Amino acid sequence: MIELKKCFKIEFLGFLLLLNMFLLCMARSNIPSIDWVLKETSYTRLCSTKNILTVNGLFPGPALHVHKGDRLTVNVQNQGNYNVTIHWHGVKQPRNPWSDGPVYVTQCPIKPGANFSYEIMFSTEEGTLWWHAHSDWSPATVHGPIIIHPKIGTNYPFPKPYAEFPIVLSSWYKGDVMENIQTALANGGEPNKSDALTINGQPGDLYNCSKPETSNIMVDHGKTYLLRVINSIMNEEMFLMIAQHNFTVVGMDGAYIKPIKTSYVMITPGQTMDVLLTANQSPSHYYIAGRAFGETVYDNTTTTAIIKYSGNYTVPSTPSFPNLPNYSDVDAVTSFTQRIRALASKEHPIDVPKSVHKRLVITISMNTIPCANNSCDGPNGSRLASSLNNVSFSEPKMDILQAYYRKIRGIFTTDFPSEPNVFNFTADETPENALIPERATKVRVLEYNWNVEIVFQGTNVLNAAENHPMHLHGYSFYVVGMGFGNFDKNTHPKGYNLVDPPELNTMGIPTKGWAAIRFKADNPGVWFMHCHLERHASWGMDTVLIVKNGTTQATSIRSAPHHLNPC
Ligand SMILES: *[C@@H]1O[C@H](CO)[C@@H](O)[C@H](O)[C@H]1NC(C)=O
Ligand SMILES: *[C@@H]1O[C@H](CO)[C@@H](O)[C@H](O)[C@H]1NC(C)=O
Ligand SMILES: *[C@@H]1O[C@H](CO)[C@@H](O)[C@H](O)[C@H]1NC(C)=O
Ligand SMILES: *[C@@H]1O[C@H](CO)[C@@H](O)[C@H](O)[C@H]1NC(C)=O
Ligand SMILES: *[C@@H]1O[C@H](CO)[C@@H](O)[C@H](O)[C@H]1NC(C)=O
Ligand SMILES: *[C@@H]1O[C@H](CO)[C@@H](O)[C@H](O)[C@H]1NC(C)=O
Ligand SMILES: *[C@@H]1O[C@H](CO)[C@@H](O)[C@H](O)[C@H]1NC(C)=O
Ligand SMILES: *[C@@H]1O[C@H](CO)[C@@H](O)[C@H](O)[C@H]1NC(C)=O
Ligand SMILES: *[C@@H]1O[C@H](CO)[C@@H](O)[C@H](O)[C@H]1NC(C)=O
Ligand SMILES: *[C@@H]1O[C@H](CO)[C@@H](O)[C@H](O)[C@H]1NC(C)=O
Ligand SMILES: *[C@@H]1O[C@H](CO)[C@@H](O)[C@H](O)[C@H]1NC(C)=O
Ligand SMILES: *[C@@H]1O[C@H](CO)[C@@H](O)[C@H](O)[C@H]1NC(C)=O
Ligand SMILES: [Cu+2]
Repeated sequence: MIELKKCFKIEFLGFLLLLNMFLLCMARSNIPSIDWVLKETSYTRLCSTKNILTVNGLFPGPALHVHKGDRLTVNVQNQGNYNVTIHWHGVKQPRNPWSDGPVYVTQCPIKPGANFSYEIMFSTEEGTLWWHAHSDWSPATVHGPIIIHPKIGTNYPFPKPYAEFPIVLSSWYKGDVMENIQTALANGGEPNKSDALTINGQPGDLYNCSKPETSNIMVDHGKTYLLRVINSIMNEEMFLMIAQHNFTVVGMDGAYIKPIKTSYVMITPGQTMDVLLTANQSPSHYYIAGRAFGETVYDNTTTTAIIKYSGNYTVPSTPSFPNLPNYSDVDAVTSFTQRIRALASKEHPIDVPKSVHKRLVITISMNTIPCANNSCDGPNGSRLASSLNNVSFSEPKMDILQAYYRKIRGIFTTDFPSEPNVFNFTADETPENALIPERATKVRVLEYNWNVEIVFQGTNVLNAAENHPMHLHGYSFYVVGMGFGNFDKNTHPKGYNLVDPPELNTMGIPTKGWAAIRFKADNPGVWFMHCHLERHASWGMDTVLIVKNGTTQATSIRSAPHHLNPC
C-alpha cells in the first residue's frame, strides 16, 4: 500500500514535470531555433586551395527561410579562429538591438569556443534580405540570403513565379582576408583588392581555372523566375545584366516596389533586389554578368554565371554576353536609381514623415591622418582614414549598447555633430583643414518618435569623391531626394518626393552629390550607421544613432538577454 502511494506520488510528480516540459516546449516552439557552426573550411577557387571561415561549411552561407512577421532563434557556435558577430541586414529588430550584431556597437564578439543565440524579429520586411558577419573582414565569406515569403494565406504583389533562385554576389581573395585588413590598418595603406567577384560562390569562366565550376541556372522556356539578388561584395558597387533578356525589378531591400522593366541594375554592397526573369528567348545559353561601377574601380574583373534553357538545341560554343555599362557610367546609375519607387498602394502603403523634428546633415569623406616621419603607406606617407562629419569612428573597448543600458561612462560621447563644417564639399579643390579628421567614438541621440531627416553629403576631400552606400541598422528609410553638387536646405526640400519614395536600408549617395532620407525614430535602441564599402567602414566611415525609450514598456528597449558575451 505504502509502496503504491509512493510510486503514485512519484508518477504524479513525474507527470507534472512532463506537463511542465511540454508547456515549456510549446511556448518555445513558437520561436523555431536553428544551430549554426562557424568553422574554417577548405575551398578551392582560381586554382588554389585555402581555408575560409564559413557557417556550416558553406560559401555562400545557408539561406534562412521565414514568413513575414516570423521570429527565429539562431544559435551560433564559434569553432573558428576569430572573434565573430552576425548581423541580420535589413531586419528592423523592433526594440531588440541585443541581436543586431555589429561588433562593439551592440555586442562584444563571440570568441573562439563561445556561443551566442540571436533572436531575429521580423516585422514589415518581405522579399529578400541577407545576413553577414559584422566584425573585421569576416563578412567576406560569412554571409547568406534571408528569404521572407509572404505570410501564409497571402500572395506576392505580382504573379507567383514558377521557381526562384538566389544570385549572391561575393568577393574572393587568394590571400588571407583577415590578414589583409589587419596589415592595411597597421601600415595605413590600401588593403589588397579581391582577386575575383563571384556569383553563388563561383567566379565564372572569364577567370583562369574556374570554367568547369561556373554556376549554372537552369530555366524552362516560357516560365517566369524570381531572382533574389544580393550584393555581399566587400568593396564594389555592381552593374548586373543578362544577355538578351530584359527583366523586372519588383522589390528592393526587403520591400516591394513599383515594377522596373530594365536591361541592367546597379546594386550597391548591402542592397538586395527581387527580380522577375521570364525565359522567353530562343532556347540557348546566356551569360548573366556583373562588374563594378565606380570612378576608381577597385576590383575591375567580371563575374559570370550561365543561364541554360532546358530542351534540345545546339549549344553555342560561347554563350552570348551582355553589353554592360562602362565602369564610370554615372548616367546609367542615376537613371536606374531614379526609377526606384515605393509601391505606395492600399496593401503596401507608405508612411513617410511629412515634416521633421530633426535634420542631420552628414558629410562623407576620405581623409588622411599624419604619420610619424611620414612612414605610413597612405598618400605622402600618411595613414588613410574616412569620416562622417569629419569624425572618424573609433571602435570602443566595450559595446555601446551595454554602456548605454548600464550607464557605464567613458565608452562613447553624445556629441556627433548634426551639421558639418561648411566648405564647398564637391569642389575640385577642397580645403586643407578638411583633410584630417578627429578620431573618436561619437554618437547622436534621438528622441523617441522624432521624424528624422538625414542629408548625406558626398565630398571630394582627398580628391576621392565616389558613390558611398550608406546603411542604417534598425530601420528602413525613405529616400526623399537626391542630386549632384551641394545640398541646399532652402531649395532642395521643395523637390522632395513624399508620394512614393523608395523604402531602403542602404542608399548609394551620388558621387559629388547628396541624398536625403527620412524615417520615424520609433525603434528604440543603439543603431549603427555606416558606409557598406568595407574598406571605408574599417577606416571610420561610421557612426551610431541612439534612439531613446518611449514612455511605455512597449516602446522601450527589451531587457537584456540572460547571456551576453563578455568583452
Ligand atoms: C555551445 O553550444 C553547444 C550546443 O548547445 C554546447 O554543446 C556547448 O557546450 C556550448 N559551448 C559553450 C562554450 O557555451
Ligand atoms: C597583398 O598583396 C601583396 C602583393 O601582391 C602580397 O605580397 C601579399 O601577400 C598580399 N597580402 C595578403 C594578405 O593577401
Ligand atoms: C590567366 O593566366 C594567364 C597566363 O598565366 C595570364 O596572362 C592572364 O592574365 C590570366 N587572366 C586572369 C583573368 O587572371
Ligand atoms: C529590352 O528593352 C530595351 C529598351 O526598352 C529594348 O530596346 C530591347 O529590345 C529589349 N530587349 C529584349 C530582349 O526584350
Ligand atoms: C583593371 O585593373 C588593372 C590594374 O589592377 C589594370 O591593369 C587593367 O587595365 C584594368 N582593366 C580594365 C578593363 O580597366
Ligand atoms: C534532338 O534534336 C535532334 C535534331 O533535331 C534529334 O536528332 C534528336 O533525336 C533530338 N534529341 C532528343 C533527345 O530529343
Ligand atoms: C565605354 O567606354 C568606351 C571607351 O571609353 C567607349 O568607346 C564606349 O562608347 C563606352 N560605352 C558606353 C556605353 O558608354
Ligand atoms: C622618426 O625619425 C627619427 C629620426 O630619424 C627617429 O629618431 C625616430 O625614431 C623616428 N620615429 C618613428 C616613430 O619611426
Ligand atoms: C602630397 O604632397 C604633395 C607635395 O607636397 C602635395 O602636392 C599633395 O597635395 C600631397 N597629397 C596629400 C594627399 O597630402
Ligand atoms: C563649388 O565647386 C563647384 C565645382 O568646382 C563650383 O561649380 C561651384 O561654383 C562652387 N560653389 C561655390 C559656392 O563656390
Ligand atoms: C529603456 O527601457 C528598458 C525597459 O523598460 C529599461 O530596462 C531601460 O533601462 C530603459 N533605458 C535605457 C537607456 O535602455
Ligand atoms: C576578441 O575579443 C575580446 C573581447 O572583446 C578581445 O579582448 C580580444 O582582444 C579579441 N581578439 C582579437 C584577436 O581581436
Ligand atoms: Cu564609402
